[in-house]
Amino acid sequence: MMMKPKGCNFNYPTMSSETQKWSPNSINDPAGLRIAVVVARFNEAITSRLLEGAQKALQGAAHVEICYVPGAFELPFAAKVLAGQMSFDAIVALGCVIRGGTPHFEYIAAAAAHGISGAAAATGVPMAFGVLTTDSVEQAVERAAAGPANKGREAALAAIEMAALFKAIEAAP
Ligand code: INI
Repeated sequence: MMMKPKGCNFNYPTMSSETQKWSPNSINDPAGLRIAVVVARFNEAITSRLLEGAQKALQGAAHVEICYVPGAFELPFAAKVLAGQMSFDAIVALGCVIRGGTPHFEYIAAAAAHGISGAAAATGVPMAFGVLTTDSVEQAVERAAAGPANKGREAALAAIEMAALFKAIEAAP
């Protein structure tokens, strides 16, 4: 017998054969959502393509706010301030850290990853991590190319799904 969390009457994909899956369309639909996208300007040639991918996925959202920061290190601070001061349903953080580009690759990449997850935990606002951490420019170009594998698009879709999930939890009797 599959136990549902108390107070939740929605179904979400699990390993159980008793549960229904949510329609992928409803999970990917940003209608009615207010989303903020925080974009690092460092490696702008790459992050601008991540932003394009995210914007395509967010077409149809009620509101999309785009906020630029100098580099990936600054993403968590801006994300936390946005989450605390404006009513966003989710935040997408976009950046690009290339190993060859800096001797402190690990510090910047780790600060961005831990900072975003910490900001999401501290504010309760879902945040998607669309920060490339690659060994080369070529890898970054590949992951930022237009199309379904664009990592900015993937991050935006994750944000939409988490925002929809949180709304469903909040609406549950
Ligand atoms: N910021 C990035 O987003 N990507 C990088 O590859 C990078 N490199 O190579 O140094 C980078 N540095 C800047 C950093 O994010 C901060 O903006 C800077 O340290 C000021 O706090």
